[in-house]
Amino acid sequence: HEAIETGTGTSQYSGTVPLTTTKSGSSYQLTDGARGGHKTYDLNQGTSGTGTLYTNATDTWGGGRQTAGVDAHYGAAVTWDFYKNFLGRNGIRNDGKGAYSRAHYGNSYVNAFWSDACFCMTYGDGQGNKKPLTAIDVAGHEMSHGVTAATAKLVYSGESGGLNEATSDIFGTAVEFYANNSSDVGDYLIGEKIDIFGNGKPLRYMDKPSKDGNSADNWSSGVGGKDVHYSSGVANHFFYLLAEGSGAKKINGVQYDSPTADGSKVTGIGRDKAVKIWYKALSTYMTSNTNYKAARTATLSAAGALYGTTSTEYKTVAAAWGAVNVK
Ligand code: ASN
Ligand code: ZN
Ligand code: CA
Repeated sequence: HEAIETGTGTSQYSGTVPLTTTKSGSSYQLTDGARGGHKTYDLNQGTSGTGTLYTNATDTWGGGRQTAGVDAHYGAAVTWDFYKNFLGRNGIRNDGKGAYSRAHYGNSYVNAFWSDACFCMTYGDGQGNKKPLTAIDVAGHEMSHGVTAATAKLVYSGESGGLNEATSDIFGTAVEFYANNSSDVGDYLIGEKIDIFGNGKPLRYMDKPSKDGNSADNWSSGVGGKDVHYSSGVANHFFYLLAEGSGAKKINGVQYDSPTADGSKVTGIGRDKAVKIWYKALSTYMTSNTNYKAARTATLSAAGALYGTTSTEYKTVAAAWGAVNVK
């Protein structure tokens, strides 16, 4: 006999979190029966297969090898809820079926990834196996690669690759704001908790992507030749400008200062509308070879469909693309 239960986890990055679990016989498993049966496994430093499904004698989780599993299971649940409750999407493929997560991949592996082949997301433990890459914006980022693969199918190279990566940063960030727990109030930084460089700095910045030393702030003819995690900067910057506008702004205690390519001023339409526009563009108008110019057209179509072609939202989409040199 199996039953859906609500347990409690002590996470590494998100404080004390609720976990949806399954009681099977006398023990509990990290199987989320409320979200398509999403399971979380401990790879135990392996690099293939599924390792072992997390199980526990009680429904209180965390400590030792369980901690990364707590963050991963919670991150998948919040991401599921964000797509379902905010965007009306029922799971990664919109079919109500869960994926699965694998924690503790490899040894000191400083990355996390989505794979369409397994329909699963995987997390390394970070430098010295001390900072698992299981923070909520990373979980939202990886799971969103599954959504992109199930919708626009943006090819993972050139400008479409940058758009693919930006889509994951945009929704990973939206998931972090959606979580809105005491530890995850939301910011426009990517990976600020996982200390990937060992110096406390985030992996990426959406207000001014070039702050990472590599990413493009604005479109130029060579941008598609950059690594997809750097050409994504153009769309991340577009999204920030659309949501929050140009110039200096403090949000949840973090100071941002977003420039424009041409010195223009942009007034943001708010994050919720910007997320809805990006999602409709991704799921309705973008295709595998969409480039930056076509992304401008796709988001204008989305804004027109959602808010009308004479709306402030539509005009701001045009202004924000212009401000990152996509004309
Ligand atoms: N963490 C990286 C990402 O999701 C892995 C990769 O390079 N694909 O973008
Ligand atoms: Zn990615
Ligand atoms: Ca973040």
